[in-house]
Amino acid sequence: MSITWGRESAARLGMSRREFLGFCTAMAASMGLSAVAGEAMAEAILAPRRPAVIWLALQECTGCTESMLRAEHPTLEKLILEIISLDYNEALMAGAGHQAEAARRASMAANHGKYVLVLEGAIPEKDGGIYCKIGGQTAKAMVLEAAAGAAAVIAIGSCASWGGMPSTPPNPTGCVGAPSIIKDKPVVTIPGCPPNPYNFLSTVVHFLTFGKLPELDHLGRPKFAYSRLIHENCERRAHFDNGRFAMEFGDAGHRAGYCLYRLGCKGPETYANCPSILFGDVGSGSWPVGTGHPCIGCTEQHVGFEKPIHALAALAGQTPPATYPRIVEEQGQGATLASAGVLVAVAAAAAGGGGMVMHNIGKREAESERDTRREEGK
Ligand code: FSX
Ligand code: SF4
Ligand code: F3S
Repeated sequence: MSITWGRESAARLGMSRREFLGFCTAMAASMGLSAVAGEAMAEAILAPRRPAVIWLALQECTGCTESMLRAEHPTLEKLILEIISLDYNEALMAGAGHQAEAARRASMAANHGKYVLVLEGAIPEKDGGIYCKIGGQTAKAMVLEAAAGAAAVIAIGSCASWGGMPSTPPNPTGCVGAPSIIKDKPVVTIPGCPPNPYNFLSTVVHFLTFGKLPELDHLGRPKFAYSRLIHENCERRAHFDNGRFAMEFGDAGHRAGYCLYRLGCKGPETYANCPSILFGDVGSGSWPVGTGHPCIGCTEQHVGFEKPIHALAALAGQTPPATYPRIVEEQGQGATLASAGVLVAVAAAAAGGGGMVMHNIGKREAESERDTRREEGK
């Protein structure tokens, strides 16, 4: 790969040439693009031109900005801040008050038709939008004004994508996401609470390299990041398919890394690439399910923040085995494995499938004994 790698590039991007090229190739691959596209991306990142970015923070918790800044190696935040000219971001800029608002207006005027507008947070509409005002202007007016001169609009986080957490019923401020406000141009949505900064960076680099946005789905989400169910790429999937579930936080199944479906994991109805690209440290970081917590569906409207955490996910074409007993019963309560096995075998024999169920029950008994031995340190 031949790129223009100057002496100052390593210092500027915080990585070696080899790391940088590997990173660009991996980014292209994660977007379903070729190594040639990776080379074009590398050139675009190294080019001195930096698009102006106006980043408005509205009804939110600043988690989107935080997740971008807390990225580790390769230093995503350095890359992001190096390839864009972040002209306005309340959390990061030194100026405040009228000075900051003047800087925003000056940048919007100087870069009219060329800047990228990033929206973080929901936009309240109830009572004339008075529940979120900055510099005397409502969030809605500010968004419409900034969107008018933008070359591209990116709604980062679930709040900006559809309303997210602030829109949870009964939605006291009547807030909505950016696509409900901006109707005359496409809005890229990068949901997640917080979203993965890698998906944001990839979208920006795609725009920078090819002068257009990546392919989007019907909700405005880049297809490269949101076309697969979490359940499809989950490292616990084999446990789901074999009926091995954690039934309570801290039980033997949970400690053994079993599937979290019965603890309310929404992976089967949530589209995102969390298990593939992870958080924090791309390639060796972690993600909610990886740390033992069920996915709450934070990237999916009507799932994250609306469906109770304990509620079971809707399954599309996948049914977990329902015939397996719990891994560990509380003392003196519930059925034992043996008695549950007999009951299931009787029911299954009546349904004509006894042989396979008994086989599975026998397998599960052996596994359960092994778990108990592991738990007791034998
Ligand atoms: Fe917070 Fe962003 Fe959640 Fe929302 O991320 S992490 S509440 S999606 O707008 O700041
Ligand atoms: Fe993974 Fe959740 Fe699916 Fe289980 S239900 S396999 S933990 S995504
Ligand atoms: Fe959110 Fe689930 Fe990913 S909770 S961060 S969509 S694993």
